[in-house]
Amino acid sequence: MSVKQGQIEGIVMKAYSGFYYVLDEKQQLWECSLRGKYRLKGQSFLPGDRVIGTVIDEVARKAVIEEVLPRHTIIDRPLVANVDQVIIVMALANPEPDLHLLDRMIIMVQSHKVSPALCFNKADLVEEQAALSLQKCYAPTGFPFLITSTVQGLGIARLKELLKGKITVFAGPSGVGKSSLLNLLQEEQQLQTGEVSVKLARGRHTTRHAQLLANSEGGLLVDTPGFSRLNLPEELRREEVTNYYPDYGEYAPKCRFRSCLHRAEPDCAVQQAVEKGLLDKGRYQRYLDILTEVMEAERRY
Ligand SMILES: Nc1nc2c(ncn2[C@@H]2O[C@H](COP(=O)(O)OP(=O)(O)OP(=O)(O)O)[C@@H](O)[C@H]2O)c(=O)[nH]1
Ligand SMILES: [Mg+2]
Ligand SMILES: [Zn+2]
Repeated sequence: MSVKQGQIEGIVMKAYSGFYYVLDEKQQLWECSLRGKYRLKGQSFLPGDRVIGTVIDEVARKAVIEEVLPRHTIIDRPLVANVDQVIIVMALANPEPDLHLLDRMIIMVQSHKVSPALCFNKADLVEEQAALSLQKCYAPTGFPFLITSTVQGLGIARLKELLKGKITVFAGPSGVGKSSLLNLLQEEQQLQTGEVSVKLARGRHTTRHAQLLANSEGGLLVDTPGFSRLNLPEELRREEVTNYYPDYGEYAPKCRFRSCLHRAEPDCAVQQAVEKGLLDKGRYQRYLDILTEVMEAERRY
């Protein structure tokens, strides 16, 4: 895409009272309004949208958006376009990791055609062994796996590496350290962080609006409020669940039945891999729980 003289191309960082703040390739921020045709259509743009605009005022960095380029992904919580990856953050302790929620999030992220990465934070609070057994559990998925501590600065360099040139959303339960991580990764805006206990007691979150924050290595980051429950994708069918388990992909073709759900079928290579300890038992149990839930939901259609 070539940008003509007097035009800018960039990414919507945030929308705020009718204006869109667009970061161009030179890392300059433009305040953009919409052409009448977009306003008439009631069309609005999302953070993450790549747009082309015409410069109105070079000095004051004002422009008007002419065109939005096709979105390659869209996620809804929060509404952000063109997300490349979601880093699912869990704390190793305080709060304890919720692996049921993690496995559901892994499904949800992939169902939006976005890549998950796993980050276990607060490594300073636990013995190394706790982190290593989680690493062993998720290694067969092939998803990037990070162990971090914002207190010790552990794993932050690897995390930065993972963010380069991508739009990354940080998601996970409240109090795991998402905003704390983001504060180490970008200087643009210090986000509010807080104690779990205080927040849970008040039943509110410290993180609200969806906006992109630029980090110095050319990554764009999105903080999100914590949550503790997540529905599975509505249209999910029983035979599709394993599509979201790359760790089962190596074994599934060796099952006796092509349609094997890896539940109680004979000669199931996934069940055998679990018995041999090649696949994690806990994650398999959670898979069965999710499968049961999907089958029960199907019955209601
Ligand atoms: N011990 C320890 N505490 C941490 C670490 N990272 C963050 N914290 C603390 O954990 C608490 C919660 O951190 P936040 O960054 O606010 O957590 P959050 O995930 O953004 O929470 P929500 O915005 O509610 O979703 C704060 O008191 C942080 O200081 C860490 O690596 N180790
Ligand atoms: Mg936060
Ligand atoms: Zn099977």
